[in-house]
Amino acid sequence: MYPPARKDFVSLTVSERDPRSYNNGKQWRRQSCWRKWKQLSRLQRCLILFLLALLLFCGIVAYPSLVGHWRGLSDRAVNDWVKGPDHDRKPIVPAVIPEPQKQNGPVLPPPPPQKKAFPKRGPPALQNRLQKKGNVSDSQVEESQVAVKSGEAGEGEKPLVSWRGAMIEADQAPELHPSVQEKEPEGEKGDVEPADTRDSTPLQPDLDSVKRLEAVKEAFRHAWKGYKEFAWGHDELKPVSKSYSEWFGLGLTLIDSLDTMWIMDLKEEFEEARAWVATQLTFNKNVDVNLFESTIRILGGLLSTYHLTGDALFLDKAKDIGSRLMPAFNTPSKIPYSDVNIGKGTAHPPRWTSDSTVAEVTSIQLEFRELSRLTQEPRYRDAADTVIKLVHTLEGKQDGLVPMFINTNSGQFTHLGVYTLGARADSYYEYLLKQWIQGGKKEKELLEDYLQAMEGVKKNLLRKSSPSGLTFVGELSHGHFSPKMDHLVCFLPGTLALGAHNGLPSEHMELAKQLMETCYQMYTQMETGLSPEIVHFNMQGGEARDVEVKLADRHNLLRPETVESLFYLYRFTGDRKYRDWGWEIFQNFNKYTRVPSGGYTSISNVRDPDYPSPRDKMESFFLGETLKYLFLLFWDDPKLLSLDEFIFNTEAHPLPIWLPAQ
Ligand code: DMJ
Repeated sequence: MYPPARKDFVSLTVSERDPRSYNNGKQWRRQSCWRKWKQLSRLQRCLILFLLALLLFCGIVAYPSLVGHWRGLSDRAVNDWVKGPDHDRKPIVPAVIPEPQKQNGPVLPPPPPQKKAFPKRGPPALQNRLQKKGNVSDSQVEESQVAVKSGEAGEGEKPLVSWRGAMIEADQAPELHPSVQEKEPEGEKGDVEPADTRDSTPLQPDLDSVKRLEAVKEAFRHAWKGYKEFAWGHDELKPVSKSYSEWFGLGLTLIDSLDTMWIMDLKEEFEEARAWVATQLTFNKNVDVNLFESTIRILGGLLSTYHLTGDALFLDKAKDIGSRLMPAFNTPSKIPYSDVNIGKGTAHPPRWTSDSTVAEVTSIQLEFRELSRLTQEPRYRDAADTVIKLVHTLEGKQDGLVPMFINTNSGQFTHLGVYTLGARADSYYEYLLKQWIQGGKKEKELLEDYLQAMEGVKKNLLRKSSPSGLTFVGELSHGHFSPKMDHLVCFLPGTLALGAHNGLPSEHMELAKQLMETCYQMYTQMETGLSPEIVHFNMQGGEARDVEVKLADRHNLLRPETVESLFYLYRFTGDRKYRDWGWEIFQNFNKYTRVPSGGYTSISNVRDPDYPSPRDKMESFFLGETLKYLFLLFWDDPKLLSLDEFIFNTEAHPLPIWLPAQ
């Protein structure tokens, strides 16, 4: 038997000959209108004509602003009408991004009046809390405070003093921080681990760096102004709508920014934020948080701020959040769930799967290990180490490259055959190396896995682009190579350079330099000079440029990876081109993402310098990472957060490298 025929249409027959049928012919319409018009009185006709003229006039006047408004409406990311904090509906401010400026025109707002002397407070007390054998950083910072660069001053000029990188006149040397001025007890100094001098060699002083440092600080203040005014205590600023968004409801931007403020010596801002942490921040909330994000941003941010300041408030808060995150590890395999309810003490995977992301479960170790060291409670480190040890043994890798997902029940990789250094795998590689360094380069399996993975990258993922021959890192999917590279991969030059600095093969440094150039090109080959989220490299001849960008990939979220790597490359090579590249990128952030009323915004289109389409969101990592790395890039004295004493977590929060016997 056949099923009845489906009828999913309606048929309508219109006969022109039927006098009752609807006649919408032009001729008929014209006659009928004219008849109606004639039936009107003279006064009525005059009135209608007057109204039409008035409408025409208003239309001409309003046309330009309507066009601007419609452009705004077409941007999917900027909500044209937004709910303000008071739940009123408010229109967006049309001129949120500075007018595009001419290439040679000024790109920065007028800099604040140059302070003659650099920050009054002086360098932060950089301390390795609970390092049993004395405080490396303090002693080294102390020794390096005032170095007269006599060779730099011309005849008749006052000698210049290098002060955290700022070149200032000798008689304007700022005060030292009391904790830096204090002498360390004799006898403790001898126990300091000898530092690798390469990172302690003063880099050539750079007269531009004073101006650049001030500009980065000014950018931070501007971002903070927006956050303070419109999003205080909330997770993220929405600078365009002068509002905020919540992710975990834990003041994410504020916590992520703490150590940046300390490093930049923004004392007033830091104290206000500290007061909020002391009086308002509570983790006793019925809220689901992502284990990885809250570990790297909140736990990492609190731990590093504790190390920089020595203020026990931050350690207490770190312990609190750390212990509340522990239920995530209660899974059959000990591979943690992605989400934890920090109020209820329950954890679960995402709704649609029992998988976790590989990068997420393998990039929480630096923080949990450090928490154990500080609290002397092994449970944090044990949980995190178990994960990395299990991953070490797993099948499903290709030449050390890991898949992107791992199952919390079986403890096995899933979605096998896809390999990337980008989203969902990136910081796995970064944390292998960094844990090895954090622990004093003793944990051989970490090093083995890192070295094998870098060989895997070289063998499977490296290619050259056309026409410039840029080295890039693509992706592999079931044996098929794709020339796709996420901006996230730009952490790799910095990580490779850090490895080479720590004694790994010098060819890692060569590769780091090549990839650094590629990441820089991902910015310069765009019309705004800002990188998109994802690029595809050309590999065949005949194309004008190396980089193609798909429509959906044209956004820039103010990410840090490229400036992060520039910081490492500059520290290890002293080559000023890396600073200049960072400066260019910084200027383009100012030009295309700065919101006049305060804050910076992600944008949707790096290919359109006339209208980059603000997305109305300032990610917390812009303050936690991007501006911090830019500041450190322009800071001349490599002893500020020496890379021989500190390891930066994947959210740019510096944690101490452990001394031997710990
Ligand atoms: C940050 O949260 C971290 O750097 C993370 O490793 C990757 N994503 C963002 C920045 O892009």
